[in-house]
Amino acid sequence: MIISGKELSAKLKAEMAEQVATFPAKYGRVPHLTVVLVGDDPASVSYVTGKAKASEVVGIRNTTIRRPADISEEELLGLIRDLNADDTVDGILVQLPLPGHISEPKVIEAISRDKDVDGFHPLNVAALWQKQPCILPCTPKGIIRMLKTAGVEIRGKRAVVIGRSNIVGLPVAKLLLDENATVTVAHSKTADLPSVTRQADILVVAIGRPRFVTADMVSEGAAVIDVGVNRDPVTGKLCGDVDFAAVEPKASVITPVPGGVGPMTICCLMENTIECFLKKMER
Ligand code: L34
Repeated sequence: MIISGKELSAKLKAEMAEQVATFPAKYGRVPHLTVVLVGDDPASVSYVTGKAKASEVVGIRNTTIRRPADISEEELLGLIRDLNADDTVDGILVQLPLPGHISEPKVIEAISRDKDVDGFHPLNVAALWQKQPCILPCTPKGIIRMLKTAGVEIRGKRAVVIGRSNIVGLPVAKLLLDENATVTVAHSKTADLPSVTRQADILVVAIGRPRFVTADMVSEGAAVIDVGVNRDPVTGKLCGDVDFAAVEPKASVITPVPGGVGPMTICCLMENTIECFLKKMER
């Protein structure tokens, strides 16, 4: 079975749109998400455009602020300070990666915790690892939602996550652990990776290499979640970290690229924006 993130996110966005439609009467306005895009990397432009489109579908106000790649770190931090202070802004997202001369940790830390719709702020990350109330990072949250919707039992299962980034690998491992999976975090230096991944009932791949996971690495009946968004070096088309054609026949469920985790990431961003808005309105 193929888990369509595209379909699931469309359904969830329609539900959110109904909810958001009630906000003007209740709160006098709709939630407002501000996305900051530095430079013009085509992939980032595409993702940021997707965020603006989803906002429109859900009825969230979206402001996308574009700045040139040579903006100074100081100027970017100044922009974030202004957005923090702006009472009409509920969510702030600075699209990553940033140009090399700008410190990503500094930028992430500068975003007000209350407006951190990505869930990347160190205080938010700490809250996640301490099982305190927090904003769940969008991609990991979307992955758990897809598994649950597909009826995949997580509790007691062996999960293997390939990749240990702050954005995906580490938080998704933590969320799977919280769902009572037994979790192994593997990566590019893992010795005999296929023998590790073959143990997985649930395999999450976030390594960023086209068709890295081959059929011999997957056990019969595994649930396979492909977080990769790569360009096929030969065809130039979008492809995942998993060799979909080879792995799909073995998997019990699998997510496609495109149309899998990507749309769910954006969908969860919409949820997080509503969550930040409601928290503010109820303060
Ligand atoms: N701050 N930076 C911040 N927050 C994020 O949550 C992200 N991420 C990652 C990169 N940088 C970020 C995203 O938004 C990755 N990411 C993301 C979001 C959406 C999609 C892919 C990655 C997506 O919608 N992918 C489509 C294909 C889009 C295309 O055609 O290029 C898909 O169907 O997979």
